[in-house]
Amino acid sequence: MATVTRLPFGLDPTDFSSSSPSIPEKITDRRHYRTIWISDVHLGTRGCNADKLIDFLDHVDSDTMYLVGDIIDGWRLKKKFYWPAAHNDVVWRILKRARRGARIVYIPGNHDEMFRQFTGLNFGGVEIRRSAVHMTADGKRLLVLHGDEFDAVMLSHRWLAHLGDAAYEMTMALNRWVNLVRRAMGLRYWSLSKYAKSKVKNAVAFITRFEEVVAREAGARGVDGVVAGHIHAADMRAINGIAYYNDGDWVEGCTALVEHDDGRMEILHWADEMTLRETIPSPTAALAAA
Ligand SMILES: [Mn+2]
Repeated sequence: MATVTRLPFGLDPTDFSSSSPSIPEKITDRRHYRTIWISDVHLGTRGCNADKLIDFLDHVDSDTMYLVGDIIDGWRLKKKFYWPAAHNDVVWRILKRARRGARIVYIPGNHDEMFRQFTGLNFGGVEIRRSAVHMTADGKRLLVLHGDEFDAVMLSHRWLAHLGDAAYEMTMALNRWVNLVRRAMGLRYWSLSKYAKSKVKNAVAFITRFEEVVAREAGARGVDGVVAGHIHAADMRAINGIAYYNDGDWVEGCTALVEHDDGRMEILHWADEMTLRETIPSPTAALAAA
């Protein structure tokens, strides 16, 4: 194995010990979970909701945290370097958790596959693994993997990369203009949005098939359940006796999967939690208003 002196993009975990984040860390009143799973953060892209993830990381804590792939979007970074301070703040907070004693397991996905070469190594307290088996508090064995390993057996997955893109929203808005032009040219109405929606119907079928394929593989490996990411669709349900979990993403959904101290699993919808916090006045605000 070749000797690697630094991580891709010049990331050096030892740098972080002496640096401080641009957004100061809040460490009081954190909700504690046994385990947290997050994936598909896509740091290095404009789509990443780093501010919401920072808020999440400042409000929750856990004994173990799994980073289930596509944390850093190396594909896009290679094309165009985009790395705002908030994205550094996310990395800083993760490394800080490791320093405080949390077990951090990083399972690179397809967008951050350049980290797969470090499988089995430990960087700044972050264990890099290809997959993992997590034991819940109530004794269930969960296979943890990103999920792109099933792309080869899935058909028509490539367009999925564009689902939820700003480009998709643009497609919908463009429909009106396309038809104005078509009408001016004497062409009949053609529904671009209907076309797009049929693609979405395919997306639903794709997601269902992905979930079934992943659950079947987990069953074949003899575990009780599986935690995956990759498809940006948070979910938890039983599929043929296998517990299927997907922790979602931080591009659109802003979701995390958590395990309570008793082994109970839950999907947190962080954008909703932030909205709730803003709409319910704090006791001090209520006092001031009285
Ligand atoms: Mn992926």
